[in-house]
Amino acid sequence: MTTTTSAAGTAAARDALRAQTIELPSWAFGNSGTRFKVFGSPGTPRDPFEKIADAAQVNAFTGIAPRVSLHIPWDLVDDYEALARHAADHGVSIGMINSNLFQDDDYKLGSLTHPDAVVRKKAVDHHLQCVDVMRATGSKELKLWLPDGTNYPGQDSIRARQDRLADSLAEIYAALDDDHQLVLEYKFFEPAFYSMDIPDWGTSLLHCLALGDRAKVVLDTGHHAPGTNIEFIVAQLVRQRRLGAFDFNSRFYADDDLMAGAADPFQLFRIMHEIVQADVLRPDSGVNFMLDQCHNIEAKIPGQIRSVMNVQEATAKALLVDAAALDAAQRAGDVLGANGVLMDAYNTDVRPLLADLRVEQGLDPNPMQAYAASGYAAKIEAERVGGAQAGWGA
Ligand code: AOS
Ligand code: ZN
Ligand code: ZN
Repeated sequence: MTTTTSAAGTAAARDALRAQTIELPSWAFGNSGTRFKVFGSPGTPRDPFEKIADAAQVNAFTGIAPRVSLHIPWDLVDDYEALARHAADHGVSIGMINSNLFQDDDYKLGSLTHPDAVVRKKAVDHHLQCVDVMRATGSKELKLWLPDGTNYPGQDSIRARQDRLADSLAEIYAALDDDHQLVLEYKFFEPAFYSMDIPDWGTSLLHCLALGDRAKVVLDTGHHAPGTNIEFIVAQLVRQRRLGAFDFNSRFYADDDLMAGAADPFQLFRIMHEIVQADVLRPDSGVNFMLDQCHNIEAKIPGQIRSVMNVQEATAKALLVDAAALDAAQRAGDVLGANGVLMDAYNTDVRPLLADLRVEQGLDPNPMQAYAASGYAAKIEAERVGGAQAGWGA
């Protein structure tokens, strides 16, 4: 069975695509690498102001990346209001504030779950500092990824660590303003290899439910065991109104942090299909679509542009699914027909549609080419000397 999307369906898809936004991570613009090597590249930002300027380029050429997520203390500055003004001057705003619990010697055995109350207090206090950054920058979301866990059976009590985590999170949540949200990321392994303290969406969700309505789950597409049905998790979290944000990236093996849509564009489409079906693509739906990538060998700005375009293409395909035909096939128990409706949309070449939308918005139809021709890369290579690694710390 083949289906075609109606003119009304295409018009609705265009409207939804015009409204879509994707948030960029500041750390994607610094040098990064693996545990084996960090390759430096000319033109790398030397401070958070330059990272924001680079992120603004991604927005300038794609038109759909108007926010930059900061990482504290990687993005430590004296004056956050000035940083927010700088962002506004470049046509973007500050998005989520990420805390950092993985680069301090005190956190060797954990941070928010550490057996020692003094260390736990230090980790909680770091989040209070992040909340101050939110107030100064206008950010509304505190994003927390917990690297805590254990490497050996018996190393610490799994249950006691959950209790300590619940207490620490409650303190952080209590410090938020009424219009702030806490988004809590999970990851099944690394840096701990026996037990992570938030290994999966269920654990994250349980802590969020205990905290309150303004606590939601972050789904990083690289944080699951191989073969996990990620779109099922998306559907569950959306059902509970607890999907707070995505960290989009690609993985072949582990937490590879490669460009979104590079490894498995079909998976990205399936995820966006759940999002579209549940009508939570809208910017006011409370789901923040963010990238979390580390560009190790590719140029950073075009690497982000490519990912934004990949997410946009997956979204466009999901929007072109003929919902009425799909529903009819599902109700009729037409297994092949239903699958065919989905595959027809996935196999549609949406690049002309997106190029057309860009032209309509006064943008170049080909963001990759337009950025390459802009001369920005040569300009920053000439101007910037001594760019730093993504996580150069404070
Ligand atoms: C770590 O694996 C997570 O993906 C976090 O989102 C992390 O804070 C981010 O990747 C920056 O290191
Ligand atoms: Zn992440
Ligand atoms: Zn990760």
